[in-house]
Amino acid sequence: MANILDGIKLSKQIKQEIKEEVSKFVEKGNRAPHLSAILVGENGASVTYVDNKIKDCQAVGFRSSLVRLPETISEEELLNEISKLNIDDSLDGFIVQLPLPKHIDQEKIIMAINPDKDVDGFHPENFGKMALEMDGFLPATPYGIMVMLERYNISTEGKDVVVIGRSRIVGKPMSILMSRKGNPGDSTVTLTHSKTKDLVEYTKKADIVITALGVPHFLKAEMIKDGAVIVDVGITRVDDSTKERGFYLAGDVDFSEVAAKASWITPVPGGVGPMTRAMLLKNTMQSYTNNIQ
Ligand code: BQF
Repeated sequence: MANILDGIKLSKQIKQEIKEEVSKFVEKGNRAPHLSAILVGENGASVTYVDNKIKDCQAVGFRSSLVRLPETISEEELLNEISKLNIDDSLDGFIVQLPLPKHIDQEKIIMAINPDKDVDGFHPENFGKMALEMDGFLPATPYGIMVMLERYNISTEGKDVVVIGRSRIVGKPMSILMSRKGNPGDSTVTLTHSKTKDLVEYTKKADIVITALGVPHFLKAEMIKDGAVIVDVGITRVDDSTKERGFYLAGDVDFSEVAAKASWITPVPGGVGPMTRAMLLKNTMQSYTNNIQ
């Protein structure tokens, strides 16, 4: 039976560290760090994510603010809101909660964010810095996975890593981070996707498998090597009338059978997700320390 990479426990520890750092700054007479979020529309999952991000801010002593905009807002009006936040000196960072309504060009919105306030790490300038091993904001999910591997002392040097999925927010940055110099890192990375021929040929040989696919229970025990490390980034809402919320959260991994064969595994929920939330706070803290000294 695999050991659990416990994202709830670790994220609590990291939030505690951030909280202590914040109080030191505030005791010295500095203002608190300030994160803002733009939420367009009322998509259920997005509302929950933003609510939780705001609660996280309160828990660590950050100031937070929320800009709620209607689903029908035009791209131009949204760009205008972003311009206001870009030049707001009281803000250390802000996020635009994704996904955006279909009539808005997501790429155009991300490009409009001031890279120095882009605490989601989605702007191409931050992506480029990440790829070139320069300081910048890392996207929260890949960053959370790196911190998890580091704090659990999972060895990555020279290991064969297979990433499943090439999204701009998870798969692609994850593949870059694991192939960078350093610890965690120094891995030999294969980035697989929908056009990959014979995926299992890769996953069977991998020391570490990171799945960011969004297909519930996709990764089976027969697809992995004995003792592999499994990181599950999938969080699909699956309808379930027996649950009070009407759904359950499913990962990309068939947990019970894969856990029996793996050495380490992240659960869903309670694995990568909570780390993602904690890393938004870490990026905001980084922006704050850049700003106040
Ligand atoms: C957990 C997200 C897809 C699209 C937009 C904890 C989160 C999720 C799961 C969370 C996500 C996913 C977020 C768990 C933020 C991660 O216990 O398993 C926390 O809040 N996330 C988001 O803001 O936008 C998304 C996924």
